Amino acid sequence: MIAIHETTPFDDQKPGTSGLRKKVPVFQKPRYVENFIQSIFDSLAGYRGRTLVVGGDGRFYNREVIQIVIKMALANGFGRVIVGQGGILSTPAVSHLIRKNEAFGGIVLSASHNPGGADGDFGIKYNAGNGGPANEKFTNAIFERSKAIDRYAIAEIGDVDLDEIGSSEIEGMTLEVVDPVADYAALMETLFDFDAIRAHVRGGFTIAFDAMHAVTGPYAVEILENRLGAAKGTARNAVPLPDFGGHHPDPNLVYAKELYDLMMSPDAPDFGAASDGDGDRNLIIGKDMYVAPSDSLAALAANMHLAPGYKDGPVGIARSMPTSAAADEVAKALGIDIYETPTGWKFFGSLLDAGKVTICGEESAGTGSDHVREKDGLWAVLLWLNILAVRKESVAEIMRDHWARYGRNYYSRHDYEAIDAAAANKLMDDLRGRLDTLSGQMFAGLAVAQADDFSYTDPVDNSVTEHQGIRILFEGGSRIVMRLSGTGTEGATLRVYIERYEPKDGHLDLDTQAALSDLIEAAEAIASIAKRTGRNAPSVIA
Ligand code: VG1
Ligand code: CO
Repeated sequence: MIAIHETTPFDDQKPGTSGLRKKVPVFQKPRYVENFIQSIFDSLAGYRGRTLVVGGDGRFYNREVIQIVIKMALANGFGRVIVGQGGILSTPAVSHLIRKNEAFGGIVLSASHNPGGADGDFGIKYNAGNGGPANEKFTNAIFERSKAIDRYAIAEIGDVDLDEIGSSEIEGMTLEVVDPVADYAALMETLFDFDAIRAHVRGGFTIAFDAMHAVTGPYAVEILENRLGAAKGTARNAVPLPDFGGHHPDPNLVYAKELYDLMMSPDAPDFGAASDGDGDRNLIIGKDMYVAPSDSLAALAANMHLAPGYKDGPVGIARSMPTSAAADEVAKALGIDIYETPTGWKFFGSLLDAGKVTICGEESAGTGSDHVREKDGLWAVLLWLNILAVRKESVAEIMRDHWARYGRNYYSRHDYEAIDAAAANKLMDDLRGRLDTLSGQMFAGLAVAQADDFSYTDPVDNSVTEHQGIRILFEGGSRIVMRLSGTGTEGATLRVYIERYEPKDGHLDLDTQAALSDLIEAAEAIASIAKRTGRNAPSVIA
């Protein structure tokens, strides 16, 4: 039985950097989820009879929302829904299932690296038929629709069984409950030399992978332990919990500190890695060597030809604007194009679809390739493992060798989380108002060469996206970028990105914060962050 219910709009259903993210109690408001899902379906055309992939990272409210999505997909005329067993699918696994099954699209239920639980965050994101996050044009259409919506359709049936793998018919729609890991693991086997990695592990190479009580646990157990032969317990915190054990499932130096401390200790394994809530991010730490995500992108691009799936090397590289220019040096050396996009994976889709780039990355610990249309945490881990198994060097040796060839982009991001939104907006607006006057001025002994507000024209579809971050470029090539987060759910988060290039014959082994100290001072001098935010120090330094 299909019911049409009347509804009234909510005014806050505007998707951010990566879908709609709100506190769980907001999503629990009557009709809130239904309105947003119906707004997505209303913004699509031509999906009748087609397939929708649905899955989430297992956080609190995942199962309830999956039931709603399935019942609404049925009522709105989808022909088939593919859902991960228990409602679980990592974000890259959703992307792969959409592509493999030629689905019309998919819905990812996740707030990624944001904390979970009854008072934590929840999120909903639509991915298109290419497997990638919907582009800006589409997310704007969803928002417009959400402001006018007056009814939604839902099948009035009992909850469907999400726990038994198999296919069933429900009122004319096929429901397929699939193993969340199997297809993804099979894809990884086509890209990487599992035999070489297995042999390396057998030879004594040790790994610690922190799944942070989030979605990658089952994937890491199957791939690292069962298929690659790493010791039991290699995957830590490997059971997904609805509240992620009360932690932020954000693989950075603050929230993955335990792993960091282990990797800096005398008992460190050879390789440490972590992923986030929905499995699309990766943190890489070698024994005594933290690899900044921007550096990881560059090192992977430079070495990816060592993996069978990428034996010709990348055709092009894309990075988000705030990501360091380390990858640019690699692109230069390889004689391939480098693209600089706004923050968020949705901007890489058109470049990947057009075959312009093979690998993409963001400073926020996201790396991925043209195998799917999302960033992919375990993929990056496996590419690292493949490279290490072939080169038979340590992570530290590979990074030192990299800097000696290309120079080093010292890089750090300072986050001021959950600050007052009005103060944050004013800080950005005032800075924007002063952009024209900054060039030529000195701050902390550094001269500004140029300042602008990043605007991006997509080279494939020519769409323009403005106000994507304020860039302050200094004489000599250093830079500071400031932007406000589009994924937070509390107040505003100011991100300050700081970068300095050191040529290959320079000082390559400095402490990062020390190497950037004059730029950090300049950021404060330019934007008066402490005074305006009331914070004397960032909440996260990555
Ligand atoms: C952050 C990161 C961005 C990433 C986005 C989604 O966005 O900076 O690089 O693409 O999160 O990642 P923002 O707007 O808060 O800076 V995930 O793993 O949360 O889907
Ligand atoms: Co994520």
